[in-house]
Amino acid sequence: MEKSISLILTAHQLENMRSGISSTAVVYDVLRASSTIITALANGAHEIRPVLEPEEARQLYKDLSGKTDKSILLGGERKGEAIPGFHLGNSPLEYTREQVCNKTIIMTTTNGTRALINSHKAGAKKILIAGFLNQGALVESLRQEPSFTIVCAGIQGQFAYEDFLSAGLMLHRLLDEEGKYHLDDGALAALGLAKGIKNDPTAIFQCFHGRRLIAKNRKADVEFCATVDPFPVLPVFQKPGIHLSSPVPLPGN
Ligand code: 3SL
Repeated sequence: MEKSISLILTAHQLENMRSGISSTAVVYDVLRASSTIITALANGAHEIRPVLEPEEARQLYKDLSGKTDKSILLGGERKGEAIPGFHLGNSPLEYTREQVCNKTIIMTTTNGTRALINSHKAGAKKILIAGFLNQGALVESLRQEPSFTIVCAGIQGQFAYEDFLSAGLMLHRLLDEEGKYHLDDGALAALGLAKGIKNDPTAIFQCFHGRRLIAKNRKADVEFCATVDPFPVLPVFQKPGIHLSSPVPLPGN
């Protein structure tokens, strides 16, 4: 049977869709939430708990404190900046092994965590977290999926080039046997862009969100998020938390 791939341009679009997601969702927020989640888990974080609002994150922090043997951190951003009172912002470079190993991180970001939660509400059977950082692992896993829907987080309800480009480059790598898949118009457009641009993730330096982060002295974040394949990991969101599909062994284990 022909496999099908569809693409949704923004997390907000999911809120107005009449039919939900009946297949696996592949969620992209390259700048920066999905890149940060991939990095945190690759560096040994025990679990990421995505929530919509900072207040919800603070409440969950109180509720979980003392009820788990894991240390808990609050992470995320609003307007690209760390949230007052939170331990970590939304730069993947902050989520080092020393900071996050074996910890639970409660995370809220403007678009990325919304895309994950909206995908869950839309009925996605499985939710994978995607970026340049884990492109190879993702491609291998998607070869086994009958069909999937790519959810680009976007930026404040608008189209975001970096998510669309990253999805397109992943499709380009996956579709070495093109005839097997039916692509909707969004997926077809992302693939077309990727074919035109060759495999050059640094194109995200020129997009709105890339330029915005560079203007905030976050060029290192953009460079890092544009790196292909440093982490062969596959984060999966199964409410309430995100874990690796097969955990990376910790040192000493
Ligand atoms: O919107 C989000 O989820 C963030 O990733 C945006 S930012 O890169 O932290 O500004």
